[in-house]
Amino acid sequence: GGATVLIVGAGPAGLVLGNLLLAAGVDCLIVERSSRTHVERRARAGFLAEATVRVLVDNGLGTGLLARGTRHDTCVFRSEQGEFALRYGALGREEAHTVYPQQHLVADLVAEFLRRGGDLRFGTPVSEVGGLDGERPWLLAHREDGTPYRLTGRYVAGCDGRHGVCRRRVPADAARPHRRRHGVSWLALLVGTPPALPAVTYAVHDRGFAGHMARTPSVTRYYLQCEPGTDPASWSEAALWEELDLRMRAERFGPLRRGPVLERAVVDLESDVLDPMQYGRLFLAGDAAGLISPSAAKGANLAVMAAETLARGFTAAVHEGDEEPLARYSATCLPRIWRAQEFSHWMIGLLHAPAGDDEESRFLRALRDSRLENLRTSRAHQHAFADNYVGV
Ligand code: RFL
Repeated sequence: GGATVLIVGAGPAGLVLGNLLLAAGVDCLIVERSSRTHVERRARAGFLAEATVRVLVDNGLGTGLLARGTRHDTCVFRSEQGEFALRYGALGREEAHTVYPQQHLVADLVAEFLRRGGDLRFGTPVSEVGGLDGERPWLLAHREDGTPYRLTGRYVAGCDGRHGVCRRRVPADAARPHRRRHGVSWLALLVGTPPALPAVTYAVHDRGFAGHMARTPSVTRYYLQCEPGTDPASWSEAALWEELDLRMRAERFGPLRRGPVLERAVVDLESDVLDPMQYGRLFLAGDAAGLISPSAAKGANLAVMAAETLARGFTAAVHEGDEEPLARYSATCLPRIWRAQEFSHWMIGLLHAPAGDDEESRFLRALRDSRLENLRTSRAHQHAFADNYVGV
């Protein structure tokens, strides 16, 4: 069996690509390792930029996010010096975020793909990808009982996330990885309470960064910088709240809403770009092509934008015999990716500095404080911040 485009992975990248291909009349199928329930419950990102929302809405994929998403246009910074709000929706290009949990978006995209008659196989891990430098690339997929079977196509779209198989099949001399590990880790918490604060709030503290982000009317995300290698289970709930109160300066700015910690995970801040994002008949999109630190909430947005570019490329190749847009796929995506990387890297330096009492740590803390002060006081800087914060 097979299809013209074989898509590995039903995350935002694979599902947007699949939906756009079906709409364009390009034959495709999606194979996904996990169950439908699992992918529809996997809570991750929540902040969608206007460009992302436009791609989704223009392609008939925005009904859920328009009905249930909420508009966010302000972020707040807290530090020893006090608190200030940036109304980024009224700065720069005057764009806002739509907050819509990634798992809800994924559920909408799955439903729409199936409604359009798409072939989506859950519980189907891919163990091998091959024939990428020939005309008939293939996948080795596995049925639920483990039986392997081969799928053949004209193109493979590797949308299988950061630990997928597709990227590993790009020969080392065909693409160059660019990587930075930031030596910073965040404990990412989902808490079963309504947001305590009206805006995204970033707290800069010498004990480490803490953050608050809305998700739904009953769920809030908190981030707490922790030592790399921390076991997420090692914090008691009481200790988590005490540390959040301290770093968010609850005594000074008002209490947080305590509630059950529904999920906890440690995220190591890591940046990674593969150039090019393609090899022969294999095209990588989303986390499979690179990672971005969550400091500026760009990952899911970049995945959607890459999927849209890739869908155009496949459509031109299949319907018009024009391979040019596909050949340029990587070159089209990379400037956008690098711009997001540069901004999220800058944000890491805005939100973190080492705690030590050595001269370099002191230097980096002073830089961090000056960067924050510059953002607080310079209107020009605020406009540029807004363009980058919501832009992709
Ligand atoms: P995904 O969503 O990881 O989907 C990949 C899919 O591929 C499947 N898969 C396979 N299927 C078959 N065979 C195999 N061998 C396979 N290997 C893997 C997987 O099961 C999965 O379903 O990748 P995609 O589509 O590229 O989407 C990327 C986004 O999910 C990711 O960038 C964001 O979630 C990152 N991210 C955030 N991004 C934002 O824009 N804003 C945020 O606020 C934000 N917060 C976050 C985040 C990521 C987090 N993680 C990963 C822990 C918060 C967290 C905590």
